[in-house]
Amino acid sequence: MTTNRTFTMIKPDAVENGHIGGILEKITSAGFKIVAMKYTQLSTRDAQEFYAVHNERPFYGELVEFMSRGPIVAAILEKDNAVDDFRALIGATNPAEAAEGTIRKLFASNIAENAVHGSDSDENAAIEGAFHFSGREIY
Ligand code: RTP
Ligand code: MG
Repeated sequence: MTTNRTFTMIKPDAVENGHIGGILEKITSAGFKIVAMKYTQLSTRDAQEFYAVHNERPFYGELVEFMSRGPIVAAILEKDNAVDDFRALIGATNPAEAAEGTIRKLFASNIAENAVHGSDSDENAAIEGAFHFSGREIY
């Protein structure tokens, strides 16, 4: 994966609340090209592995349960400066602190159920994209 890509998930809360279309509209309007996408559900083990970096945090168990409770949309996005620009588009982790117009401000429920994931580095974008997609699924 090249450094102009990031990885995202529309999380179970946003899927449950009917926000897939609204979130994809924000993403594509902001200039991100979808190069891979799937509707899927994480198993408990998948969520534990995906969020292993947080396994010492107090919210880890709650996070794993939340992320595996229903379907998600996983996608790889392409744009110049993708990682940083996407983090700006989604807004702060806590939607109460997220800027106006950001995806989390518009669609998130609270700090735990915050509608979307965005990779925090080029290295993690590549690891997370490869977690969900094979080379043949990326266009
Ligand atoms: P993400 O990885 O999902 O894009 O979110 P982030 O970088 O903004 O936040 P991070 O610190 O990486 O946390 C990962 C996810 O854990 C949940 N969380 N819950 N209950 C809590 O205090 C708490 N804090 C974080 C959120 O779902 C957060 O996005
Ligand atoms: Mg994070």
